[in-house]
Amino acid sequence: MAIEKTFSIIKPNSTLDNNIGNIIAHFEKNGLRIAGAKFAKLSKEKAEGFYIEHKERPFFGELVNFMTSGPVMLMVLEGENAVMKNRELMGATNPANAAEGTIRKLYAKSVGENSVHGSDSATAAEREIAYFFERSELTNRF
Ligand code: DAT
Ligand code: MG
Repeated sequence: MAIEKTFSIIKPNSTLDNNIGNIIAHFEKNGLRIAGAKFAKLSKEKAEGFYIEHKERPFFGELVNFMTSGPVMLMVLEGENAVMKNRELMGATNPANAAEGTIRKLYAKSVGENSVHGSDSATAAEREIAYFFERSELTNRF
């Protein structure tokens, strides 16, 4: 399996709960490394564009409000099978259904305030990385 990149966000509930370090440690202990990172507060426009695929969903307004409610940590993660690996480490969208030991089981508050975002495919990862990062902001170890 080739080394690939994926996109991750540590969401406002977890930046506010001081779990940035715990979540990054979880990735690092499980074979993913940071290939790019920035701490930011998203504008409404930026958050809406990021979640555009969900714009018809009933929770879209709530999702955008939450994602702009506090700072986020935007990250590019790199490793073997990084897209699926990250999704496994995150756990199910609703923390009530997330497996023991996953990030969402450990740190999420609810289906909305669920601690982390992770790309769900290689195609999504490519779009999401490009939405937040310039090529020059990423390392290229491989
Ligand atoms: P995921 O983040 O696991 O890829 P998703 O893409 O289906 O999940 O949804 C994006 C985000 O939208 C999710 O992380 C939290 C929010 N969300 C999803 N379903 C929701 C619901 N039923 N109520 C409130 N927020 C929801
Ligand atoms: Mg998703």
